[in-house]
Amino acid sequence: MRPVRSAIAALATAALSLPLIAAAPHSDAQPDRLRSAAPEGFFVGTAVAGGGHHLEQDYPDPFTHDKEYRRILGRQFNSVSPENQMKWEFIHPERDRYDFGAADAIVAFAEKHGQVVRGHTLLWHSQNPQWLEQGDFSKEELRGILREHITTVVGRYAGRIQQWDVANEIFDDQGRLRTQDNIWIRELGPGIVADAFRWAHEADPEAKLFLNDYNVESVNTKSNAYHALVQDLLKQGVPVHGFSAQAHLSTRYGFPGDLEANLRRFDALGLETAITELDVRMDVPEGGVPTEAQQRRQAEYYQRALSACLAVDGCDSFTIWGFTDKYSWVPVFFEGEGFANVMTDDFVRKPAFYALRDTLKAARKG
Ligand code: 9MR
Repeated sequence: MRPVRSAIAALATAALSLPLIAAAPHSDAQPDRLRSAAPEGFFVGTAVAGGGHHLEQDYPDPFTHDKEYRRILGRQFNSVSPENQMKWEFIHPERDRYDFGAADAIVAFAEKHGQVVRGHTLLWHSQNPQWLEQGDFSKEELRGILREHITTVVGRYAGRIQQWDVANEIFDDQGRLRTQDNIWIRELGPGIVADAFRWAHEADPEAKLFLNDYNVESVNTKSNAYHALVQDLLKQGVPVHGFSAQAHLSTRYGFPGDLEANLRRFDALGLETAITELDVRMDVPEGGVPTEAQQRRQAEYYQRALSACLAVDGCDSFTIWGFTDKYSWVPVFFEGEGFANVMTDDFVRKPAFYALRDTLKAARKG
């Protein structure tokens, strides 16, 4: 996407000066939606809450039980990413048993609501089932297990998944391949990454296949490692189509101002780019209610991340990691931080929501 930048900047500034609580008590009453504000061909998505940390909270499964949540999910977004429901521990709980229930329901919901789906994820060091991590498999068996998994899961949704995060978080922050904690790379060597892409491509030739990670928003050691890897994979003819930055940001740190430049250098290699898991956490203030300044700062981060993606031709997919604070992973993982999403627990829109909406609108006009 390449919008008229000055218009965006002007509108974004306007968005940031909007009154804090612009929503009526019934939060989603306004007809305007992110998905309709977005330029043609641009996908604005969210994670679909369920599994993972949600299982330890005192609420039922959000996607299947929270009507208001589902309503907003269907109205606001034209892309969805299962937050946990396609991860190994969820979808492949025993060696000879897959559990597609939750993933099937999300894909069906997406189709009903005219949404695309980002599949997440196939080769990762985390959220793998015990039977896999603790199993005593030969290298040959492990390779067979990965191949079968990819063929089965990608094959099941062939033609219905727009983008797959094939390899997730394969480098550490020093830009070293995770040769210890990633079972696949540890046991089968770095070449397994290329094989995962090949198998996924065989199973669904239409899906765009991505490398996805956090802390790769900037040009840094870790994103440099991806930049080198992509060139290497492309040279070998490996079907890698995209590079995505998760963008779990915090107002404790400055905004990664070189995000656009970083996306552009992957674009220059011929890859699609995407923002896949944006949220912007903040320190929980005394009294537990974010200040106006905190909300403005958060809105600015959301707006800048979106603008960076909109400014890069091949960045057509922009996903936030949930839309309501009610179901955020942040307070569970970061003590003293929270309020990372664009709506409150009660689905009241925050300045960050309006910043996204108005930035999309400006890009659509531009
Ligand atoms: O949001 C997910 C949460 O429900 C899980 O408990 C957690 C477990 O690792 O994973 C969260 O999602 C992660 C995503 O799959 C990959 N990038 C980082 C995300 C936040 O941890």
